[in-house]
Amino acid sequence: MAQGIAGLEKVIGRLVDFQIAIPSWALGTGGTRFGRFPGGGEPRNLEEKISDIGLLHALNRSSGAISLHIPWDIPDDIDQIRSLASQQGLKFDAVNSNTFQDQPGQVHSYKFGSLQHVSKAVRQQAITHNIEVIRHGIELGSKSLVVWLADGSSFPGQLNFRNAWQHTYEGLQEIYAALPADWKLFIEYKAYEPNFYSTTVGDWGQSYLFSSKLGPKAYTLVDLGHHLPNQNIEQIVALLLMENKLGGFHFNDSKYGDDDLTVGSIKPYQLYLIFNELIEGMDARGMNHATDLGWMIDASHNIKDPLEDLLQSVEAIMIAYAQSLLTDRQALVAAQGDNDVAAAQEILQNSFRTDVRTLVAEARLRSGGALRPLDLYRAEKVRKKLIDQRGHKTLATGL
Ligand code: RM4
Ligand code: MN
Ligand code: MN
Repeated sequence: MAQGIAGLEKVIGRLVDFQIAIPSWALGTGGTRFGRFPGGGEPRNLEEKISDIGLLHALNRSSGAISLHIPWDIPDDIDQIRSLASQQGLKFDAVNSNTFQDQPGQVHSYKFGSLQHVSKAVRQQAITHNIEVIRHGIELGSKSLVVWLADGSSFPGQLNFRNAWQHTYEGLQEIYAALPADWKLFIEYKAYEPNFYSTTVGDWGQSYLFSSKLGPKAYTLVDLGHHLPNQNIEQIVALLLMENKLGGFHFNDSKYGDDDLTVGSIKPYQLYLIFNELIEGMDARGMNHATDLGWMIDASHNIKDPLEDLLQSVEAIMIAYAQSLLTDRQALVAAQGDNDVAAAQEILQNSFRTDVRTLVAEARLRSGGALRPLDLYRAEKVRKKLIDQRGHKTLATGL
């Protein structure tokens, strides 16, 4: 790590620029199918969600964007919402559509899928919804749509795989056609859940097939929690980047399935290795780290204070990013060229084992954030104040 002071200044500058979007659905307490244990003071509406993210951003200066889920977060008064967000220095990142739940008053049910559905009327309803989400996004200043489909089947024989794929593709084509010129479509994949036998966009290959057939505005979105056990996610991101088909990221962590744990809480080395490939791949394409991919957290907080968890997640992301920026790439290339396996491993582990917390804190301080965001959050008794304002039994729209 022959960085020198000038090198470190560059790293700090990049840390200052790096922003991670907070999902509007992660600010309340999530549940499991067994129960939900709300912590109190949850945001009751979009305005309060924006104010919660404003709080996070004031503390760490790295959470300068919000990702909305429609219809959970339909803005009533666009101008007011836009100005609320800009007062807190927040941008609107990708908007997310929802065809995995039935909404009150909805004509057709998504019980057996949405874009894949055997009935054209159901498919049309899902397409129309996605186009409406784009419309909301345009009003807010978003530039991308995330489509995550729960579509699939739970039992063998339930679904004709090819028909499901074709229907989904036709639907995505219509959604793609409705995108403004400067927008991106992110196609997210997930191995299983809610369906347990097949998922129509179940892995990166399936997502890549859709995104490459759709055209240059379509990309794959990688959610860390959506892989089968032991999958090599760092290799997936390297190849997607190589093909210019990686569009966005959902950060979280998991021990078993998609259990949406705090980023970096279980597999921090994997997180570093993923960042290492992201930075290497982005640099190879001359991409801007801060703006050329959609960086978002996607998590559900069942037992922790969601704001504390999000502070921890952002910190873990910044640490992995900083470590990957410090990685001695020249030495790595040389070791790879010599087939020096031990040296290559040392180079990566050396970066991963470097304690970069003070570097991250320095970047945060320089941009006006707190030295230790979580400590300040606790010292200021933020959650207690939110409970005083909003009450104990509030319910956030979302998961
Ligand atoms: C899904 C997927 C989507 C998220 C929903 C709430 O598992 O990760 O990105 O929007 O959950
Ligand atoms: Mn996700
Ligand atoms: Mn998920």
